[in-house]
Amino acid sequence: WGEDGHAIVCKIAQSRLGDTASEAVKKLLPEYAENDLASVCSWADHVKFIFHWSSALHFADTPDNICNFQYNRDCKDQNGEKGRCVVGAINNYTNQLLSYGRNKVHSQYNLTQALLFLSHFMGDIHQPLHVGFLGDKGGNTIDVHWYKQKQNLHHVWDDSIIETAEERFYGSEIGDFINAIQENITKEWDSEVKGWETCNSNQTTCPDIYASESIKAACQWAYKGVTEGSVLGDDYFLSRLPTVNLRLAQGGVRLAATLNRIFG
Ligand code: DCM
Ligand code: DCM
Ligand code: DCM
Ligand code: ZN
Ligand code: ZN
Repeated sequence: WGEDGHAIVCKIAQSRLGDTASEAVKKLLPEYAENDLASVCSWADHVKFIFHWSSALHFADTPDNICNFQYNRDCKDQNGEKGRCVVGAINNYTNQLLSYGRNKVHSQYNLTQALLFLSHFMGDIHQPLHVGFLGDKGGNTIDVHWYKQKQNLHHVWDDSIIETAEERFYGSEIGDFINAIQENITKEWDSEVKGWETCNSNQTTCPDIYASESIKAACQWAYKGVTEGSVLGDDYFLSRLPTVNLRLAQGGVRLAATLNRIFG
């Protein structure tokens, strides 16, 4: 996601934290964030160029036209190094933060960075095209038109759908868009939220599931009907917006559930 998508995920998440997780997040956030997780939710994008090793951790790729995710097959970087993808990163930073849960005083890790990475990657893993096909780099090499504007398909899902929704339906106010998603969470999705939060057995987080859902949504909604040069307008926007809303909601709910399990 772009800046807004990540801010939405983090706003939803922070509003769902219990007392212990809320206190831990407050302690770990850098001073300048003023206890607002959303304000630093894109930090991981800003440090891609100084922490070059981190740029592979924002996504995973499946083989072309394969609509399922397999950790052993798909979670590696361009050099084939195992675990270096968004799924491995979520597991890694969750494990680092568990050391805070065990001992609040000492950790061998920078847990502020761990919190900011985890919060960002939990958003990215829910963007369908962040678990897309290898050959088109998750839609980055597919050029389309977003209405009259030249764009690539990846960027349409990171930013354009969200920005167009904010402009058209929410008076360009991100807060009003967040409120609408929050209302969906408590009303139409209420009976599903428990299922989103739950992981198998006693896992703290379950990114394999989130990645599997993303590649399925990428096939069913993002790539579907799109080829090089496609013009994407109202038909595409209005039929895909519900999926964007759902994935932002799930990202926020699951970031909160994961942080509540880490610190709870
Ligand atoms: N892992 C995962 N999904 C799998 C297999 C492994 O998320 N299907 C995670 C668990 C560990 C990390 O990858 O955090 C390293 O796994 P391994 O011990 O198999 O190298
Ligand atoms: N940080 C940042 N921008 C700043 C200051 C810090 O992105 N202007 C990041 C770097 C650290 C984290 O926030 O990983 C905590 O910062 P600090 O070292 O200032 O506590
Ligand atoms: N990206 C992706 N899958 C890839 C390559 C990149 O999802 N195989 C994402 C990461 C960024 C965006 O696409 O959100 C642009 O990537 P970059 O800046 O590396 O070109
Ligand atoms: Zn992206
Ligand atoms: Zn990212």
